[in-house]
Amino acid sequence: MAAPMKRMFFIHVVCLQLLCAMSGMLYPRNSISRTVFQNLDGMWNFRIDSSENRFQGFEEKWYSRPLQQSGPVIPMPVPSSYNDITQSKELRDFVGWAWYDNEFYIPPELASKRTVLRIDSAHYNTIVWLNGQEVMQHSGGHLPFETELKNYNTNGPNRVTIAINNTLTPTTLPPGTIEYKNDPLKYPKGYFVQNLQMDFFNYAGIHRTVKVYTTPKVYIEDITIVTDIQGSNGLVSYTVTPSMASMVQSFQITILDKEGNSAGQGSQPQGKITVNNANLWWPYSMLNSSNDTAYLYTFKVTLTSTSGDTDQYSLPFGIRTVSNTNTQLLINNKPFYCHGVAKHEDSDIRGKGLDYPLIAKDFNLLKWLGANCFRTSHYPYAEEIMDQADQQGIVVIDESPGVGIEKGNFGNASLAHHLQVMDEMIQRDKNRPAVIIWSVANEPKSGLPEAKFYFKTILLHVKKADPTRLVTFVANADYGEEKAAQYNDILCINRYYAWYSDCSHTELINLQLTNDLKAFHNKYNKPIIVTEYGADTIPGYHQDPSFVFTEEFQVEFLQEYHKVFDHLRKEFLVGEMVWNFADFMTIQQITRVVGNKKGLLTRQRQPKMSAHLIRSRYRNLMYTNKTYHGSFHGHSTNILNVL
Ligand code: GCB
Repeated sequence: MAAPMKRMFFIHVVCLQLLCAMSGMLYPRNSISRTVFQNLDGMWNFRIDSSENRFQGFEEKWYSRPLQQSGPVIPMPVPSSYNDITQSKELRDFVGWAWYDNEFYIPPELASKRTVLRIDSAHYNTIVWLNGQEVMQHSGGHLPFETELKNYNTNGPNRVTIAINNTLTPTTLPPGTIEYKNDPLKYPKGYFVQNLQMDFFNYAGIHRTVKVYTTPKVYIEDITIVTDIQGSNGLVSYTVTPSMASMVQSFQITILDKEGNSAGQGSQPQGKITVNNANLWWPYSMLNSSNDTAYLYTFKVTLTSTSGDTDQYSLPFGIRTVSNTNTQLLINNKPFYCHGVAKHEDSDIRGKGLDYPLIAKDFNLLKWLGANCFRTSHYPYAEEIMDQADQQGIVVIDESPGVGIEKGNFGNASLAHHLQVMDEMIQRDKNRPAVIIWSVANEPKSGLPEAKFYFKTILLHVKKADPTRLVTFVANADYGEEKAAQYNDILCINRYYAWYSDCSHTELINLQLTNDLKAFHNKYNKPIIVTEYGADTIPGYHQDPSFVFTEEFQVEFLQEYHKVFDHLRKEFLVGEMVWNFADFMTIQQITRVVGNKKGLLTRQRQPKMSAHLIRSRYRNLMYTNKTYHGSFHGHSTNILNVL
């Protein structure tokens, strides 16, 4: 790797504290008053700054003129990770600032509107210029950011320039380090590597859609909906936040059912609406012949301003509750057993780039497997994915990018940033019925004393922000060492007996896992989900008797875990999630054969033997009274119809 100066990595992190102010950031939707008039997805001009200090782009102000005037550019698709788009190893493994630009038009008739530029996600630190003027910065991938555009051209093109730095540091989320290799006999001067603390490739680029949309000047900034159930009625408590309260003349709120009929009304910015005989939002596995699974209502708000303008926004939402006892997870007061997978946003060529065919394929596969839940391991997924979960009735553990938090990542700067990320994530996903648990982190070093204050602070903060869902972090510490799990509502535990310990000895799984989970439950008296268990499996490798890395081994391994799950779900186990839905890319290392191969499916989404095992198991689980609350009697085909 080239020889940069240290300052390149940190130069903009300080000013990135001036993040775009947290506002509502409702997902851009068209309405009678709003238009998403530019979708800037497509080919952008692109170049990396591979100068020695990685700072040439700023020194030469590449943002001040079309990027192609600064040097050679290549076409780069948006949305996509840039890493796997070319044949260049330098680009695949690049660390530093990558530059994009593109042009768009704003018609003069929109000048009276509020015009917003929104980036659904870019990884990691981002700076955006419009016609050479800086308009926003954002720190962190996986979450949207936006700004109102003020000084733009209506008589010619507007150039948007975006610089993105993928460097991970001890205070980013996920954290990482830059390591300088100083032995002159082994490395050239200034040689450095980026060390990751997570087990997936640090894909970078503009990962999700870039849009320009309008709203009226006085607009609906935010909507918060919380639901409850009273007998057969749904109670919908809501708050509508206008951009300028003093300029609001009236609100009109209507809850529409699926047929578009009014199911309740309001006229205040805050209130509670009763929906009589409500259709509840149920996970699809809890379907019975009398309920409509994953039922979504529409919360339609019309704001009229004192100047006579109206703004209208329609938000889909579901009526459901989430709660727990010390042995159960309850949705709408019925026990829910989660049988699902942990996933990644990951695929060939596009890396972490949003891809509609992939989203559709993955949801079809989730239903094919009979999975009723997934975890957004290890970061918030695209809103288009979350929409499908809401619509298809698949429950989600929504996880932050807090993966790999180790000693050295528990300081105040890390904590402040982590709280900010949680706020952004809750802001984005708070109205989603599919989200039942917030996971603030994956496998932090929670056995360290400093983890206690850190996670207490974050978990209480999240619980205060959203008391309607469960909060947790996903743990892998030993129950005896664990310092922070007492602040979790539910325990999510990752285990790899017979893989990372006692490798190949599947005969030990039953004893070890049973003792371990029982000890956790005895200590904390909370329900448990096993959020990861799995074995690397090279598709096409077979050996009988089983041998590690073969398809036979993966099946045998999973089956041993299932014996324990079947026993403990009669007690306190409320879920199981295979690691992983599909194979995914990691860094190059001797323990990974072109990525992590623990998928039930290959990276190209073809099933291994284990996928058929899980498909058969999950279908059976749907028929148990832990996941299904109704009566089948002759209606079992209903379940099969939705698969
Ligand atoms: C884990 C991590 C996950 C890894 C997985 C593995 O515990 O949470 O990110 O990919 O193990 O396969 O090692």
